[in-house]
Amino acid sequence: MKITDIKVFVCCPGRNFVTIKIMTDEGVYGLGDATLNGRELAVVSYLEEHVIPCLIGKDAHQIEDIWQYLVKGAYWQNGAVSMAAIGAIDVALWDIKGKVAGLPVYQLLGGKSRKAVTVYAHVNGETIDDVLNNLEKAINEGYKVVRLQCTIPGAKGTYGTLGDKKNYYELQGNRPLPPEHGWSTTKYLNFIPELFKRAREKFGYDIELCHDVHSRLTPIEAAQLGKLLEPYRLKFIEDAVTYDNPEGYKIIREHTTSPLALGEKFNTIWDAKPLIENQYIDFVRTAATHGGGITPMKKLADFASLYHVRMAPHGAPDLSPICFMAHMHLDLWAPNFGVQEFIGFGTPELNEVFSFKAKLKDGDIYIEDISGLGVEFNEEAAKKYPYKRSYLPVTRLDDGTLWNW
Ligand code: EZ4
Ligand code: CO
Repeated sequence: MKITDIKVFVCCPGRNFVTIKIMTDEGVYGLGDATLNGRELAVVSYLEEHVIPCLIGKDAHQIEDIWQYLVKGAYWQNGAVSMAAIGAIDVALWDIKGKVAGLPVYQLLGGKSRKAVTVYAHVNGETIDDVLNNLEKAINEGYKVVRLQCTIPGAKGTYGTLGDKKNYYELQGNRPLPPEHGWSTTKYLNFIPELFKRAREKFGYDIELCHDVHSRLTPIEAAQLGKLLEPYRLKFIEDAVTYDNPEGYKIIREHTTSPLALGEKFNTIWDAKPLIENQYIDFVRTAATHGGGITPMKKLADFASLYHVRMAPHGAPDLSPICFMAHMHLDLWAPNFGVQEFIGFGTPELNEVFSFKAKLKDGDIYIEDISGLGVEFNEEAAKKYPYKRSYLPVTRLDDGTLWNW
């Protein structure tokens, strides 16, 4: 079964997505997500100039060989741009293989390890009272795991909170240059423990809670946060520190039993290797898109399972429904699945472009037994939403120093 053509689509139904469609001489096609938030067109160029010409005429069934060919064959390995491109190709090839086999992708991975995928919802607010009201709603909706984020009083923008935006999908489309946020570690560490204290006082300990630091702390500060949050028994603290210095996680580990999650920015399984083999993290958050596809995610899950590390794939709105569905199949299969990040099924605009059959019930997602990934892309609808250059914010400390957003 030969690859005859690969098309690349860029659209902005509320935010930018890069989608690929691999066509074959047997008429079966596959879809992949190549979205790299804020650097979308670099991936388009990588695909169109350097990946697609090398794949025309290749056998679409040779998923592993094509992945190795694109990773090793480029000589220049890894990197966010190249791995997002390779991730899209790989996911689309799994979609094709599932369609040809007449099986959902999870069957090709080894079958279901569970009936449904437990997700964690995002709950946020401008004040602790706001967050607690929204948490009550989430609990009543049936969520069993929830991520709490609250605006830090006096801060100029806080990650994970809405501020003046109505929803996450509005983060893009009107930001031709990166907006600037502020950050104060002191204010943050003084405030955040109170959020979790009050959540536990009001809702007890059955609801599982997480929190995303978004890489703002140094290792010893993260160790302090872990200790401060220990009484509130979080499911995990996410991205406490950037992943560039795995030894930093040793420091956090030596001081706290708060579980740690990391990896949404990993673009290779080798990024995860030292963190997993040293038992520095408890949940690995790599995404099929940014991590290079389903092929490396399967390797990552198996490797992590040897160290009791569980999968908690990234589920932000800048991953398209194609990546979301790839995660559903991985999550259903992976024996060491932990929890899936989930931000809802999207806006009417998004659902006009991407359609997929998934149902949420009591905080778990069920998918239909459809061949392949089970997602469709409406090329005509996508044309109505042209690309808009748009960026994530940048962060500066009070004195102007650039910090991690
Ligand atoms: O900020 O995906 O856990 N989720 C996150 C995300 C990231 C975005 C960046 O593109 O940290 O919201
Ligand atoms: Co995150």
